[in-house]
Amino acid sequence: GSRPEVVVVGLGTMGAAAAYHLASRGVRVVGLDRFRPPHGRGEHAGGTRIIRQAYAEGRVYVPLVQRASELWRQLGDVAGVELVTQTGGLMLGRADSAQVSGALASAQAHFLDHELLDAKTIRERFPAFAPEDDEVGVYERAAGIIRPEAAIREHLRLAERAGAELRYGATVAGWDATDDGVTVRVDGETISADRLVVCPGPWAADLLRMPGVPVTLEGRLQHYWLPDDDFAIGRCPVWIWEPSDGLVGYGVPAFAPPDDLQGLEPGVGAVVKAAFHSGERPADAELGAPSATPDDTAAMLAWLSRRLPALAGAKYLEAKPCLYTMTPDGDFILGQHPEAPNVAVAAGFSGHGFKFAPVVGEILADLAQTGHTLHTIDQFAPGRFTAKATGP
Ligand code: PYC
Repeated sequence: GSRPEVVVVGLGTMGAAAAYHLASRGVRVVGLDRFRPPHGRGEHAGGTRIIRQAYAEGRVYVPLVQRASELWRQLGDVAGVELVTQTGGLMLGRADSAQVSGALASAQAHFLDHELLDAKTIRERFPAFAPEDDEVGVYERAAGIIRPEAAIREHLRLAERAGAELRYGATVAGWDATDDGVTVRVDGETISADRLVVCPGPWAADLLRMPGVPVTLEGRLQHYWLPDDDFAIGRCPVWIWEPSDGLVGYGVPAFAPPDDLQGLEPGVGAVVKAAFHSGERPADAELGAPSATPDDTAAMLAWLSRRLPALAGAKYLEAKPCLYTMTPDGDFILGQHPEAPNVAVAAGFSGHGFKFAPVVGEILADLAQTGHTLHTIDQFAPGRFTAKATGP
């Protein structure tokens, strides 16, 4: 075909969304990926992701997640697939914990529908949870679950339907940008285009071409159990719990299992997931995240036994590893490449990016089409880690 206007490198969570938004706007897009997302090599596996608006990580995220919610709904409608399930969400900890105080600050700043619940109320309304007397919870009705594999599949399918040319099994060796355009080297071929969008996931160090950008890979483990009644949607929200003396944990209520979960009897339609959000486990893009050891599972069960005792006692199935690409400040890397204005990058989603995929796709499409976006993304400037000090 004719020369593409935009090449998208990486068709995982963010690249799939970018390809979809670009193609839907009538832009000629070529998308490249070494594998065929969804798969287990990225940061999206595991069957469920949380979406929440009372955003503890900062109020700058709230308008973005609100727009993402709208776009998830539209995508589900266009695809004819239920991608988001509303379950409610509970952020637990002491009142001064980052989760609780941050969620409350965002909810108040943006007038979000929320409730601040004391420990007794939490135990009564959500019997799976056993908070300490000095813990509280911010409950948000709008929070819920996204199906990550289905979401990626639909973004890719609809991108192709809108005219995107998507190539899988295509390993990008490198790219260059000049004032005249960009070139991408892939499997011995060079593709020229006007603009480039780079969504490298775990391969940020290789593909961003931003020396000194400190993105580190970490592994996490997602643990699964057979549910009992206290974990049904309606009785159990999605949750994030920041104890005063331990790792931050999170989980989702009984929901469809990931496709490749071991040990499930045929016909089991739902599993409960819990995981640690914090806790460093170094990982490698080629090797993937480290698998669970018996100690890992024991640590999870010990954590749960004090907080969600019924889950600690439920039938345990398996732990599946997953990856986080961390930035030093936990904020995303999203914007124009600091040295190449015709290249937009999206990376370093630091374990809380999936829910933003459609708005990130919209932002990347804006940047690739016009060089700017109306969304507020200053805090995510790719150059912020390497910006040269301005002299006196
Ligand atoms: O972004 O909601 C989130 C999340 C929970 C655990 C990891 N990420």
